[in-house]
Amino acid sequence: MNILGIPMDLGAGRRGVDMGPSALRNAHLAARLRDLGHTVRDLGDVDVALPETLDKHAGAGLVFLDPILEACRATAEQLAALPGDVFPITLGGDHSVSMGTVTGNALRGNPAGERTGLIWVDAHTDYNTPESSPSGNIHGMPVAHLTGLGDADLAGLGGGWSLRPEDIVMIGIRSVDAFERDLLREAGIKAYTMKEVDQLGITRITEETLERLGDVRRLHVSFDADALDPTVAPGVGTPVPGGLTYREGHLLMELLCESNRVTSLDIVEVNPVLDTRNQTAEVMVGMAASLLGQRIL
Ligand code: Z70
Ligand code: MN
Ligand code: MN
Ligand code: MN
Repeated sequence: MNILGIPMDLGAGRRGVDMGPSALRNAHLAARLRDLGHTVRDLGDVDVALPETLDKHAGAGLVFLDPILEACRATAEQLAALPGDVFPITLGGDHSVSMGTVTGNALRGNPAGERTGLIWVDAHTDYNTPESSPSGNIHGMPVAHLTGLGDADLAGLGGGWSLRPEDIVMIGIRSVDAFERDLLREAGIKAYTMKEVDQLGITRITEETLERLGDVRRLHVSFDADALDPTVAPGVGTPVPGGLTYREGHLLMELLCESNRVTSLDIVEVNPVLDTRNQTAEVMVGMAASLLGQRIL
């Protein structure tokens, strides 16, 4: 198991998620995983430019485009160079880091070009393009770029590889922008909203998700802390009421663990500046532990 931090808040509207990797390490991520019997190696952090050293509008209308592109490229290269049988855990950082993590994990130890599935656990669908985005913040755009839409450089991170929309399932959704909704529909991306979490329950949703991705051998879970209810995870930049409960989050991770099919994980959008005594990082470390084998009995 390899841990890699990407201390970046350039894609978010508020400062502070760059401290996420540190907060998660402080919440004893590595020790929790070692207690589960895993061999854990911490690879440190990817180099990310500091916003104070940069011109916000240097990149074609997108906020901090160039330094985000650079950090995502470095992330993807570092992950792609790891052996196919390691399980990388990447720590954000704002959610724009996932353009690098998903790309790197899709290419890692994959000479046959097997498909990668993406389970996106988030309050948001992050499917804006530069044109549809109301904010210009790149953390609202990673999934669109992973499927090849939007800015050519961001969409080209995989050098010809991109994610198939039918290999994406989103869970926990409750905040979607107007034009973003149209793009999701056009792409045909499956998204379970909180309404469906209420109606169907996490068990059925997880079963359907695994069934839908049934012939995809590599599954990446990207867990945005704001998928959880803000009472459980207050340390996030964009808290949206009505999120996953503590148990729904754990049950989702426990069922994905039982499937034995997940091959990599992101934990993103933890903002210690807005948190209460590192509660959000501690909760997210618990989620990772449930995905990676923690059992109640
Ligand atoms: C909005 C946008 C977003 C996370 C906020 C918000 C996107 N849809 N993503 N927090 N993690 O600006 O595109
Ligand atoms: Mn997100
Ligand atoms: Mn979000
Ligand atoms: Mn956010």
